[in-house]
Amino acid sequence: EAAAQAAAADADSGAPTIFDKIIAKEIPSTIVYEDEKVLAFRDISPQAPVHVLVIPKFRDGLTQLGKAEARHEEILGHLLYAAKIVAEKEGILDGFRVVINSGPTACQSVYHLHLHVLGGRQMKWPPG
Ligand code: DGP
Repeated sequence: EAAAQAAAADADSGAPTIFDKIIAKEIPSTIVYEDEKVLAFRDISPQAPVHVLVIPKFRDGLTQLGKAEARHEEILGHLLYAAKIVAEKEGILDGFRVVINSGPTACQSVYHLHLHVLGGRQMKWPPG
């Protein structure tokens, strides 16, 4: 259990992530939507015909949803509304899924909060 906790601590070290480079456009990405607060770009490993990540441009401690605090309410709402705009732009408003993996047990791999917007095929439930 101690080893698992150490691994979890490492996973969310607060260090910069690859998404900082995507925001800075030092690493190319296919941007679907952008405003002053959020960036939406295609996932490098798509799990559905449409798979877009929506992230805050300023992480402000939001390495994962599990670290959210009251001051994050506005950006959290903004991210969710941006997910709807992405779904509309991608033509999947009739049915889409928004996923947030928070923490190692949920298989979060990048510690900069992100919403997965998935669609373009019949989704299944429950997820794995
Ligand atoms: P999660 O497992 O919830 O932390 O999802 C992280 C996602 O980030 C994963 O689906 C793959 C994606 N990803 C990782 N590195 C890159 C990258 O350099 N570019 C893009 N477009 N997506 C990335």
